[in-house]
Amino acid sequence: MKKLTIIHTADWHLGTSYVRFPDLAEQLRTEQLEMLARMTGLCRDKEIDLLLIAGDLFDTASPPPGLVREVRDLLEQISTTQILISPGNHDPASPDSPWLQEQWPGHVHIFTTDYTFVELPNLQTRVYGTAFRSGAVRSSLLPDQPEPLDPEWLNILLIHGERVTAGQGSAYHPISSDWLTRSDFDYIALGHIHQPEQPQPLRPAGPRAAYSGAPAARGFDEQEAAGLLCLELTLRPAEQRGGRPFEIEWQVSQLPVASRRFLSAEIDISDCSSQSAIRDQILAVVGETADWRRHAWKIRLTGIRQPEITPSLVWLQHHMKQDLFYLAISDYSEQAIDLEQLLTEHSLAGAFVRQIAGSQSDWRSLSEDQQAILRIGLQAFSTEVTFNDPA
Ligand SMILES: [Mn+2]
Repeated sequence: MKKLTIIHTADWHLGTSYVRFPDLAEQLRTEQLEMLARMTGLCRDKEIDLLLIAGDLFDTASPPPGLVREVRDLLEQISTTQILISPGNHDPASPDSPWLQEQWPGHVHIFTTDYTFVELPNLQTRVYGTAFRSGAVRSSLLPDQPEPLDPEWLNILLIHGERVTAGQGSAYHPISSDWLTRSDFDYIALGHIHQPEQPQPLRPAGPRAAYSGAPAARGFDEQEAAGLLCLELTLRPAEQRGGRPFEIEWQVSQLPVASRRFLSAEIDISDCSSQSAIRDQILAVVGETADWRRHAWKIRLTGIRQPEITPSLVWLQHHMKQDLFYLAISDYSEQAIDLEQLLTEHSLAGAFVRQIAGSQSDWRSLSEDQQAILRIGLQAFSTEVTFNDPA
């Protein structure tokens, strides 16, 4: 019986510019390297045999030399882990890329050519792969048909690109789903899609495939970072004549490495009668999340606000900047409407309200449509329509 432990990861985008967070960009980039150090620490502690990096490790084709050296030094320290890298569209293996320019240690195998494989006899494993060599790849980098694979080996495909169905194209290396399903790989380690997947068999007793997803979110558009995909394989000897000499037992888990999350919350401010009450309400909601101070938060104020209060986003930003790592706040709350007063008003707004509400002076007796028409209409009468969405 042989045990094999594998970490599959991709899409680190080291050196990201973080244009949406100019004040935090440098810190966030430093934290990316801390996460990478956490991963190499895990490789050491868990005695990981194989580290599969399915592309876009760097955010650009020519990352700063200092960053490349930091990455090389970290990977160098885990010489008992075999590391395989298949460059992606963000970090293609172009002639001036670090993949071809840097001296990488012997246990780091980088695919820089056409489809080929790396043989790791100690692990009874062959890893097949290829590389983006420029930022766009519009046709498949795989052989026309899946080739028969030697069943004596554990066969892995490591590749970056977009899984497509027949007839579908992509500028980010179209990988035919059908091709993958017909292949005889044991595992297909994919990179490019940042949303993590659970490895699924593509057909009964067929290859398992997954996008590992990005190890951490880099903004509010990526909220579900799961970490690293960890595969523990037990190879049990099998006595099938003419068949494979082993059977594989799979155990799959996620290893988190991110230290921060990018989270969104809606805060109903209907009951708030002051700025500090709004602030307390925000803290009450975000405070339900563990380690809430260390996360970046995107807050939307909602609800029907009381007549005496207009939320000041500047005040809230100023008074909350020490509470949270990052705060983006926008106001979607709506002004309460005093229907009784408006119905008697001799103004255009009054006439409009009488037209929509008739003689009903109780807001709650209006239909949802009437309420929406009145809200939007009265907002248009007001000159103080503000829209503030930091996205
Ligand atoms: Mn990509």
